[in-house]
Amino acid sequence: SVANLVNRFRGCLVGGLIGDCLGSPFEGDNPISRSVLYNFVTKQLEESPKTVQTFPYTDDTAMTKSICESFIQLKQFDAKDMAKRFTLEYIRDPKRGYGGNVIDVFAALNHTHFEEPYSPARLQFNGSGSYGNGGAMRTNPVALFGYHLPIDELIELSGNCAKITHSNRNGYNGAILQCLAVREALNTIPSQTDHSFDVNSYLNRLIEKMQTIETKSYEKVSIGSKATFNDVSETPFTDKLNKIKTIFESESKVSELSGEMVAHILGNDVSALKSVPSAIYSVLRSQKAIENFDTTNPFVRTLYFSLSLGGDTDTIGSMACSIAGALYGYEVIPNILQKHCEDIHLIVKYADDLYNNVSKN
Ligand code: F2R
Ligand code: MG
Ligand code: MG
Ligand code: MG
Repeated sequence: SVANLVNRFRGCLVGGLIGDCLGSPFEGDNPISRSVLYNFVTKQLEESPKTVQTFPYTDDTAMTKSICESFIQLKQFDAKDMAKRFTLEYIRDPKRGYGGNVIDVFAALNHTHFEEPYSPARLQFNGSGSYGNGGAMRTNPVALFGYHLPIDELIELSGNCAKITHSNRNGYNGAILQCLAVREALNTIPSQTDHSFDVNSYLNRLIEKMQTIETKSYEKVSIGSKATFNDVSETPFTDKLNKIKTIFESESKVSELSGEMVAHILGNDVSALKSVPSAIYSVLRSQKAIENFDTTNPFVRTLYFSLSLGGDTDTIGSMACSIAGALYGYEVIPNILQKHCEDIHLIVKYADDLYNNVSKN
């Protein structure tokens, strides 16, 4: 078993909250101004500020909270309960920056009394389903609740939690990849002295799993409709992960890429395909110094680099920082960053509740 697992659970959910709260002021900035980002992050890290500004969380955390609450209260997965919590939370507090189309799923779920929790999502975008990153942005608690599950069951669970709103294979496979990235992070032990770990073997484990998952889901989706998929890769996430490997290999010979360049290569938008791999890259990049931002803290490096991609900063920041928190642990996260976040104490409590649930069995 992994030492300090409770700190990794906390690190995961707290990291996700910090990335959302501190990333959301820049959502849509493409590119993000380097000086604005530098001044912002520097200010939030100030040790004894006169006043601590609290940043509100967005839909990413609102939906993450609903997943936590469903698992904590029911101690099992119930798609209907989860669909109901997403919807009632949206109705209670709609101005959290939800995706433009997912709100139609909530309306249809409510209208049909959650009887068929997967049906409304299947009708989105003329039946092709959403490929947005809304399934991936909220999947962190699934990796925690499912910590002891065999890998195939965790894959199925994270896919099902995503399919309540995201039925496109790139939507739910993105959620599965983010969930696996957290799972692998929880099980990776970085060096106590310099936080280093084997980046290549971490990537290889993700590549191996995604290759199988994507090949399987391609076969399933493409039955009878091969023509529709002729022009796209069967394994788009696997391809992106291999691209990350290539970037790392070239960076070991020449200099590191800028956030803008990485956004250009891996993406920085609201689709899962153009955000989940970017978040994973940002975590792996935290092993190296960040140009023009002097810190040795790998969590702060992850935050800084993930926001420097611009675009969907709250979501890429949240996904990256939750993986980093699961990997490096809660103790690495500066306390002052936590103080800037709405509902930080509740998120810590949810992490502890999910830990207590898995430590019992
Ligand atoms: N909604 C936002 N941000 C918009 C505001 C940004 C900023 N304030 C600005 O000024 O620019 N953020 C939140 O949405 C993302 C998660 O979205 P989710 O839950 O996946 O929603 P949805 O509606 O299903 O998908 C989002 C958009 O993706 C496009 N799309 C998805 N599937 C498609 C398909 N099959 N065909 C065509 N387009 C598809 C659509 O444009 C959807 O509206 C997170 O960033 C969260 O923070
Ligand atoms: Mg958001
Ligand atoms: Mg919106
Ligand atoms: Mg976003």
